[in-house]
Amino acid sequence: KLDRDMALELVKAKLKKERFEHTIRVTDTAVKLAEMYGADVEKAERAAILHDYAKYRNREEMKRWIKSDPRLPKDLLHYHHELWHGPVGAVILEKEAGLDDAEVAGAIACHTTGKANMNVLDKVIFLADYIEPGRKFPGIDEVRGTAKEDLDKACLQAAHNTIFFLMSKGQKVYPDTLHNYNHLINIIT
Ligand code: DGI
Ligand code: FE
Ligand code: FE
Ligand code: FE
Repeated sequence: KLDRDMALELVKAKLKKERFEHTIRVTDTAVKLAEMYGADVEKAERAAILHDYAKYRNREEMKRWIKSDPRLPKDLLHYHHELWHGPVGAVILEKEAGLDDAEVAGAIACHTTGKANMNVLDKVIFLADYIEPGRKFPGIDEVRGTAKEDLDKACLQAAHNTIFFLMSKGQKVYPDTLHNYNHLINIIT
């Protein structure tokens, strides 16, 4: 069983100093969002602590996980390796670190791209990673403002900005990134 302090020790050993500090800020942000929007605060805290666990895994190792674990979508291999650490991290945490909470694992898995029909925990982690106080994306202050009022709308703005950024760089957009955007457009009136 992976408790809070064990999770913190685990990621501290795996992450560089700046990444660990990002993780702490994501955790503070996620706890606040969870309280505001009625997500399970303990699960949000756990997912946030662990969300970037696989960030510095060897690329070839992550590729092997994607190829061998039936739960991991194979299309990831056709997209940027930056997208792999969430889904691969969720699987590795279950297999190697005793993470036994499917909701926490699910939120970790989709934290980079989002996906259609995210639950409130998924949204809290997706948004906390985007708006934590150390981030400096264009348009982020608007998203931080929206996050105080409307979780879905804030997630939509984050998805919009990310897609805009990727297109401006001529980069591919992963299908779940678009599915997240399209889903949120539909539920916001
Ligand atoms: O791990 P972090 O740096 O804390 O943040 P993250 O897991 O949200 O990863 C952010 C990066 O992922 C950022 O550079 C944008 C990129 N990203 C998000 N969606 C997509 C994407 N990159 C590509 N190529 N395609 C996507 O759909
Ligand atoms: Fe990440
Ligand atoms: Fe993110
Ligand atoms: Fe992160």
